[in-house]
Amino acid sequence: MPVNTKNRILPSEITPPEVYFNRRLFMQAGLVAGAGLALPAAADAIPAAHRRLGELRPSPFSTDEAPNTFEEISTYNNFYEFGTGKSDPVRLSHRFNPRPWSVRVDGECDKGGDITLEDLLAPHPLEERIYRLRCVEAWSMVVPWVGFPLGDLLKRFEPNSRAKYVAFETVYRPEEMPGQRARIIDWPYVEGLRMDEAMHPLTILAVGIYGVELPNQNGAPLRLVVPWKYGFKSIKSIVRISFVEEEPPTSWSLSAPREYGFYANVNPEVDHPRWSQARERRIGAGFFAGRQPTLMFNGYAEDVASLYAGMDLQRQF
Ligand SMILES: Nc1nc2c(c(=O)[nH]1)N[C@H]1C(S)=C(S)[C@@H](COP(=O)(O)O)O[C@H]1N2
Ligand SMILES: [Mo]
Repeated sequence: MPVNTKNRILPSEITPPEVYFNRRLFMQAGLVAGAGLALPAAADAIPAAHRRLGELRPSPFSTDEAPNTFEEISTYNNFYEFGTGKSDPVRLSHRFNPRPWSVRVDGECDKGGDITLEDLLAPHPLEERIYRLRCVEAWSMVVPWVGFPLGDLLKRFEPNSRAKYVAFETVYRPEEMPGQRARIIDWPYVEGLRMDEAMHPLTILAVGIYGVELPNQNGAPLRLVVPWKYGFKSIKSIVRISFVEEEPPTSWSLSAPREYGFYANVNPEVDHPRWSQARERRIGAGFFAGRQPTLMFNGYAEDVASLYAGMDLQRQF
Protein backbone atom coordinates (compact mmCIF):
# COMPACT_ATOMS: atom_id res chain seq x y z
CA MET A 1 0.00 0.00 0.00
CA PRO A 2 1.34 3.43 -0.83
CA VAL A 3 2.75 5.18 2.20
CA ASN A 4 0.65 8.14 3.15
CA THR A 5 2.48 9.93 5.87
CA LYS A 6 -0.44 12.20 6.70
CA ASN A 7 -2.98 9.50 7.49
CA ARG A 8 -0.70 6.68 8.48
CA ILE A 9 -2.61 3.77 10.01
CA LEU A 10 -0.91 1.73 12.68
CA PRO A 11 -0.82 -2.05 12.14
CA SER A 12 -2.76 -2.44 15.40
CA GLU A 13 -5.61 -0.42 13.92
CA ILE A 14 -6.00 -2.53 10.84
CA THR A 15 -9.02 -4.75 10.47
CA PRO A 16 -8.04 -8.35 9.72
CA PRO A 17 -7.95 -8.94 5.99
CA GLU A 18 -10.51 -11.74 6.09
CA VAL A 19 -13.12 -9.00 6.45
CA TYR A 20 -12.50 -8.29 2.91
CA PHE A 21 -12.83 -11.85 1.70
CA ASN A 22 -15.23 -10.95 -1.09
CA ARG A 23 -13.00 -8.55 -2.85
CA ARG A 24 -10.00 -10.77 -2.34
CA LEU A 25 -11.85 -13.64 -3.96
CA PHE A 26 -12.74 -11.39 -6.88
CA MET A 27 -9.12 -10.44 -7.21
CA GLN A 28 -7.87 -14.02 -6.99
CA ALA A 29 -10.37 -15.04 -9.64
CA GLY A 30 -9.08 -12.27 -11.85
CA LEU A 31 -12.50 -10.64 -11.99
CA VAL A 32 -11.07 -7.22 -11.47
CA ALA A 33 -8.25 -7.74 -13.94
CA GLY A 34 -7.85 -4.83 -16.29
CA ALA A 35 -8.08 -2.36 -13.47
CA GLY A 36 -4.28 -2.43 -13.56
CA LEU A 37 -2.68 0.39 -11.66
CA ALA A 38 -6.06 1.50 -10.34
CA LEU A 39 -6.43 -1.57 -8.11
CA PRO A 40 -7.43 -0.46 -4.64
CA ALA A 41 -4.40 -0.71 -2.45
CA ALA A 42 -5.75 -0.16 1.04
CA ALA A 43 -8.86 -2.29 1.21
CA ASP A 44 -7.74 -3.83 4.48
CA ALA A 45 -6.50 -0.59 6.01
CA ILE A 46 -9.66 0.11 7.95
CA PRO A 47 -9.15 1.82 11.30
CA ALA A 48 -10.32 -0.50 14.10
CA ALA A 49 -12.58 2.21 15.51
CA HIS A 50 -15.11 1.24 12.85
CA ARG A 51 -17.11 -1.69 14.15
CA ARG A 52 -17.48 -4.71 11.90
CA LEU A 53 -20.95 -5.68 10.79
CA GLY A 54 -20.64 -9.47 10.86
CA GLU A 55 -21.60 -11.92 8.15
CA LEU A 56 -22.62 -10.34 4.89
CA ARG A 57 -24.19 -12.00 1.92
CA PRO A 58 -22.76 -11.00 -1.43
CA SER A 59 -25.36 -9.56 -3.81
CA PRO A 60 -26.00 -10.47 -7.43
CA PHE A 61 -26.60 -6.74 -7.99
CA SER A 62 -22.96 -5.90 -7.31
CA THR A 63 -20.79 -4.49 -10.05
CA ASP A 64 -17.54 -6.36 -10.67
CA GLU A 65 -15.60 -3.11 -11.02
CA ALA A 66 -12.80 -2.61 -8.52
CA PRO A 67 -14.01 -0.74 -5.45
CA ASN A 68 -12.38 2.51 -4.40
CA THR A 69 -10.26 2.23 -1.29
CA PHE A 70 -11.70 2.77 2.18
CA GLU A 71 -9.56 5.86 2.38
CA GLU A 72 -10.87 7.33 -0.87
CA ILE A 73 -14.47 6.61 0.07
CA SER A 74 -14.11 8.09 3.54
CA THR A 75 -12.00 11.18 2.79
CA TYR A 76 -13.58 12.57 -0.41
CA ASN A 77 -17.17 13.34 0.54
CA ASN A 78 -20.13 15.56 -0.13
CA PHE A 79 -21.90 16.15 3.18
CA TYR A 80 -22.66 19.84 3.43
CA GLU A 81 -23.74 19.52 7.05
CA PHE A 82 -20.00 19.36 7.74
CA GLY A 83 -18.91 21.91 5.14
CA THR A 84 -18.76 22.18 1.37
CA GLY A 85 -15.13 21.07 0.84
CA LYS A 86 -14.51 17.43 -0.08
CA SER A 87 -12.25 16.99 2.94
CA ASP A 88 -14.48 18.90 5.38
CA PRO A 89 -16.69 15.92 6.32
CA VAL A 90 -13.81 13.69 7.42
CA ARG A 91 -12.13 16.55 9.30
CA LEU A 92 -15.20 18.09 10.90
CA SER A 93 -17.48 15.18 11.75
CA HIS A 94 -15.75 13.91 14.91
CA ARG A 95 -18.25 15.53 17.26
CA PHE A 96 -21.20 13.92 15.55
CA ASN A 97 -22.55 11.04 17.64
CA PRO A 98 -24.87 8.75 15.69
CA ARG A 99 -25.81 6.58 18.67
CA PRO A 100 -28.42 6.16 20.01
CA TRP A 101 -30.47 6.83 16.89
CA SER A 102 -34.11 6.61 16.00
CA VAL A 103 -36.13 7.27 12.88
CA ARG A 104 -39.64 8.73 12.73
CA VAL A 105 -41.88 7.04 10.17
CA ASP A 106 -45.09 8.92 9.45
CA GLY A 107 -47.60 10.05 6.86
CA GLU A 108 -49.76 7.80 4.69
CA CYS A 109 -49.26 4.46 6.42
CA ASP A 110 -51.00 2.32 9.03
CA LYS A 111 -48.02 1.40 11.23
CA GLY A 112 -45.95 4.57 11.59
CA GLY A 113 -44.10 5.67 14.72
CA ASP A 114 -40.64 6.15 16.12
CA ILE A 115 -38.31 3.22 15.63
CA THR A 116 -34.86 2.73 17.11
CA LEU A 117 -32.00 1.88 14.80
CA GLU A 118 -31.73 -1.56 16.41
CA ASP A 119 -35.42 -2.35 15.81
CA LEU A 120 -35.18 -0.97 12.33
CA LEU A 121 -32.26 -3.26 11.46
CA ALA A 122 -33.21 -6.41 13.36
CA PRO A 123 -35.32 -8.24 10.75
CA HIS A 124 -33.10 -7.38 7.78
CA PRO A 125 -30.13 -9.54 6.79
CA LEU A 126 -27.24 -7.35 5.68
CA GLU A 127 -25.76 -7.65 2.22
CA GLU A 128 -22.75 -6.28 0.49
CA ARG A 129 -23.74 -4.27 -2.59
CA ILE A 130 -20.90 -2.92 -4.69
CA TYR A 131 -22.37 0.02 -6.61
CA ARG A 132 -21.04 2.91 -8.63
CA LEU A 133 -21.79 6.27 -7.06
CA ARG A 134 -22.06 8.96 -9.75
CA CYS A 135 -21.98 12.49 -8.38
CA VAL A 136 -23.69 15.24 -10.36
CA GLU A 137 -20.27 16.97 -10.35
CA ALA A 138 -19.08 14.41 -12.92
CA TRP A 139 -16.93 12.23 -10.72
CA SER A 140 -17.63 8.68 -9.61
CA MET A 141 -16.55 6.01 -7.17
CA VAL A 142 -17.24 2.33 -6.64
CA VAL A 143 -18.41 1.65 -3.10
CA PRO A 144 -18.88 -1.69 -1.32
CA TRP A 145 -21.97 -0.73 0.68
CA VAL A 146 -23.45 -2.80 3.46
CA GLY A 147 -27.21 -2.56 3.57
CA PHE A 148 -30.57 -4.04 2.69
CA PRO A 149 -33.43 -3.14 0.34
CA LEU A 150 -35.37 -0.04 1.42
CA GLY A 151 -38.59 -1.64 0.14
CA ASP A 152 -38.31 -4.47 2.69
CA LEU A 153 -38.37 -1.87 5.46
CA LEU A 154 -41.11 0.32 3.96
CA LYS A 155 -43.53 -2.62 3.69
CA ARG A 156 -43.38 -3.08 7.46
CA PHE A 157 -45.12 0.26 7.98
CA GLU A 158 -48.03 -0.66 5.70
CA PRO A 159 -48.21 2.38 3.41
CA ASN A 160 -51.79 3.08 2.26
CA SER A 161 -53.08 3.80 -1.25
CA ARG A 162 -52.43 7.56 -0.91
CA ALA A 163 -48.71 6.92 -0.42
CA LYS A 164 -47.33 7.98 -3.83
CA TYR A 165 -43.91 9.24 -2.73
CA VAL A 166 -41.47 8.74 0.12
CA ALA A 167 -39.81 11.78 1.70
CA PHE A 168 -36.58 11.61 3.71
CA GLU A 169 -35.02 14.05 6.14
CA THR A 170 -31.47 14.32 7.51
CA VAL A 171 -30.84 15.02 11.20
CA TYR A 172 -30.57 18.67 12.26
CA ARG A 173 -27.85 19.11 14.90
CA PRO A 174 -26.02 22.38 14.35
CA GLU A 175 -24.03 21.90 17.55
CA GLU A 176 -22.50 18.71 16.09
CA MET A 177 -22.62 19.66 12.40
CA PRO A 178 -20.67 22.85 11.74
CA GLY A 179 -21.99 23.21 8.18
CA GLN A 180 -25.51 23.59 9.58
CA ARG A 181 -24.41 26.75 11.40
CA ALA A 182 -24.06 28.41 7.98
CA ARG A 183 -26.91 29.03 5.55
CA ILE A 184 -25.50 26.85 2.78
CA ILE A 185 -28.93 25.34 2.13
CA ASP A 186 -32.22 25.36 4.01
CA TRP A 187 -31.62 22.77 6.74
CA PRO A 188 -32.50 20.01 7.23
CA TYR A 189 -31.46 18.33 3.97
CA VAL A 190 -34.50 16.68 2.42
CA GLU A 191 -34.91 14.20 -0.43
CA GLY A 192 -37.62 12.07 -1.97
CA LEU A 193 -38.40 9.16 -4.25
CA ARG A 194 -41.49 8.07 -6.10
CA MET A 195 -43.00 4.98 -4.46
CA ASP A 196 -41.94 2.60 -7.27
CA GLU A 197 -38.36 3.94 -7.08
CA ALA A 198 -38.31 3.50 -3.32
CA MET A 199 -39.61 -0.08 -3.62
CA HIS A 200 -37.18 -1.02 -6.40
CA PRO A 201 -34.83 -3.85 -5.34
CA LEU A 202 -31.75 -1.78 -6.31
CA THR A 203 -32.63 0.92 -3.76
CA ILE A 204 -31.00 0.24 -0.44
CA LEU A 205 -30.53 1.71 2.99
CA ALA A 206 -26.85 1.48 3.83
CA VAL A 207 -25.41 1.09 7.32
CA GLY A 208 -21.82 0.37 6.34
CA ILE A 209 -19.01 0.31 3.82
CA TYR A 210 -16.26 -2.30 3.52
CA GLY A 211 -17.94 -4.50 6.12
CA VAL A 212 -17.81 -1.90 8.91
CA GLU A 213 -20.27 0.67 10.24
CA LEU A 214 -20.64 3.83 8.15
CA PRO A 215 -18.08 6.48 9.02
CA ASN A 216 -19.77 9.73 10.11
CA GLN A 217 -18.72 11.45 6.91
CA ASN A 218 -20.51 8.82 4.81
CA GLY A 219 -23.86 9.32 6.53
CA ALA A 220 -23.82 7.38 9.80
CA PRO A 221 -25.72 5.55 10.98
CA LEU A 222 -28.17 5.14 8.09
CA ARG A 223 -28.30 6.57 4.57
CA LEU A 224 -30.05 5.97 1.32
CA VAL A 225 -28.30 4.62 -1.80
CA VAL A 226 -30.05 4.86 -5.18
CA PRO A 227 -27.40 3.73 -7.66
CA TRP A 228 -29.05 4.90 -10.92
CA LYS A 229 -29.48 8.49 -9.68
CA TYR A 230 -26.99 11.28 -9.07
CA GLY A 231 -25.36 11.05 -5.66
CA PHE A 232 -27.35 13.88 -4.10
CA LYS A 233 -30.46 11.67 -3.99
CA SER A 234 -28.61 9.35 -1.57
CA ILE A 235 -29.48 11.31 1.56
CA LYS A 236 -27.37 10.73 4.65
CA SER A 237 -28.02 10.38 8.42
CA ILE A 238 -31.77 9.87 8.01
CA VAL A 239 -34.08 10.67 10.94
CA ARG A 240 -37.44 10.79 9.20
CA ILE A 241 -39.20 8.79 6.49
CA SER A 242 -42.65 10.04 5.42
CA PHE A 243 -45.17 8.51 3.05
CA VAL A 244 -46.74 11.38 1.11
CA GLU A 245 -49.27 11.92 -1.66
CA GLU A 246 -47.53 14.77 -3.53
CA GLU A 247 -43.99 14.99 -4.90
CA PRO A 248 -41.96 16.16 -1.90
CA PRO A 249 -39.51 19.09 -1.99
CA THR A 250 -35.84 18.14 -2.33
CA SER A 251 -32.91 20.23 -1.15
CA TRP A 252 -31.07 20.59 -4.46
CA SER A 253 -34.11 21.38 -6.57
CA LEU A 254 -35.20 23.90 -3.92
CA SER A 255 -31.89 25.71 -4.06
CA ALA A 256 -31.34 25.53 -7.86
CA PRO A 257 -34.46 24.29 -9.66
CA ARG A 258 -33.04 24.91 -13.13
CA GLU A 259 -30.02 22.73 -12.38
CA TYR A 260 -31.42 19.89 -10.30
CA GLY A 261 -34.68 18.07 -10.86
CA PHE A 262 -36.65 15.72 -8.66
CA TYR A 263 -35.77 12.63 -10.68
CA ALA A 264 -32.03 13.21 -11.04
CA ASN A 265 -31.53 10.03 -13.02
CA VAL A 266 -27.97 9.67 -14.28
CA ASN A 267 -28.25 10.65 -17.93
CA PRO A 268 -25.25 11.36 -20.19
CA GLU A 269 -27.62 12.98 -22.72
CA VAL A 270 -28.94 15.68 -20.41
CA ASP A 271 -26.21 18.15 -19.56
CA HIS A 272 -26.14 20.13 -16.37
CA PRO A 273 -26.70 23.77 -17.44
CA ARG A 274 -23.09 24.53 -16.51
CA TRP A 275 -21.25 21.35 -17.61
CA SER A 276 -21.54 18.12 -19.58
CA GLN A 277 -22.71 14.91 -17.94
CA ALA A 278 -21.38 12.72 -20.78
CA ARG A 279 -18.19 11.61 -19.00
CA GLU A 280 -16.96 11.12 -15.47
CA ARG A 281 -13.69 11.08 -13.58
CA ARG A 282 -13.23 7.98 -11.43
CA ILE A 283 -11.79 9.08 -8.08
CA GLY A 284 -8.39 7.45 -7.53
CA ALA A 285 -8.04 6.19 -11.09
CA GLY A 286 -4.93 8.25 -11.66
CA PHE A 287 -3.83 10.72 -14.25
CA PHE A 288 -3.57 8.29 -17.16
CA ALA A 289 -7.02 6.83 -16.81
CA GLY A 290 -8.75 9.88 -18.26
CA ARG A 291 -12.49 10.34 -18.16
CA GLN A 292 -14.77 7.43 -18.81
CA PRO A 293 -18.16 7.63 -20.50
CA THR A 294 -21.13 7.96 -18.17
CA LEU A 295 -23.72 5.26 -18.74
CA MET A 296 -27.48 5.83 -19.01
CA PHE A 297 -29.00 5.31 -15.56
CA ASN A 298 -25.42 4.81 -14.36
CA GLY A 299 -25.37 1.39 -16.04
CA TYR A 300 -28.65 0.18 -14.53
CA ALA A 301 -30.88 0.95 -17.55
CA GLU A 302 -31.94 -2.67 -17.96
CA ASP A 303 -33.26 -2.70 -14.41
CA VAL A 304 -34.85 0.73 -14.15
CA ALA A 305 -35.60 2.24 -17.60
CA SER A 306 -39.13 0.81 -17.48
CA LEU A 307 -39.91 2.97 -14.43
CA TYR A 308 -39.72 6.03 -16.70
CA ALA A 309 -41.46 4.71 -19.81
CA GLY A 310 -43.40 7.51 -21.47
CA MET A 311 -41.64 10.27 -19.55
CA ASP A 312 -39.68 13.00 -21.34
CA LEU A 313 -36.32 12.68 -19.61
CA GLN A 314 -35.11 16.00 -21.05
CA ARG A 315 -37.88 17.78 -19.17
CA GLN A 316 -38.26 15.53 -16.13
CA PHE A 317 -34.56 15.45 -15.30
N1 LIG B 1 -27.61 14.97 4.24
C1 LIG B 1 -26.84 15.01 3.13
N2 LIG B 1 -26.85 13.95 2.31
C2 LIG B 1 -26.07 13.96 1.19
C3 LIG B 1 -25.29 15.09 0.85
C4 LIG B 1 -25.31 16.19 1.76
O1 LIG B 1 -24.64 17.23 1.56
N3 LIG B 1 -26.08 16.11 2.89
N4 LIG B 1 -24.54 15.09 -0.31
C5 LIG B 1 -24.99 14.19 -1.41
C6 LIG B 1 -24.07 14.10 -2.52
S1 LIG B 1 -24.01 15.46 -3.55
C7 LIG B 1 -23.36 12.96 -2.79
S2 LIG B 1 -22.42 12.85 -4.22
C8 LIG B 1 -23.35 11.82 -1.84
C9 LIG B 1 -21.91 11.52 -1.43
O2 LIG B 1 -21.85 10.36 -0.63
P1 LIG B 1 -20.42 9.90 -0.07
O3 LIG B 1 -19.79 11.09 0.58
O4 LIG B 1 -20.69 8.79 0.89
O5 LIG B 1 -19.63 9.45 -1.25
O6 LIG B 1 -24.09 12.09 -0.66
C10 LIG B 1 -25.31 12.79 -0.86
N5 LIG B 1 -26.06 12.85 0.37
MO1 LIG C 1 -23.06 14.66 -5.53
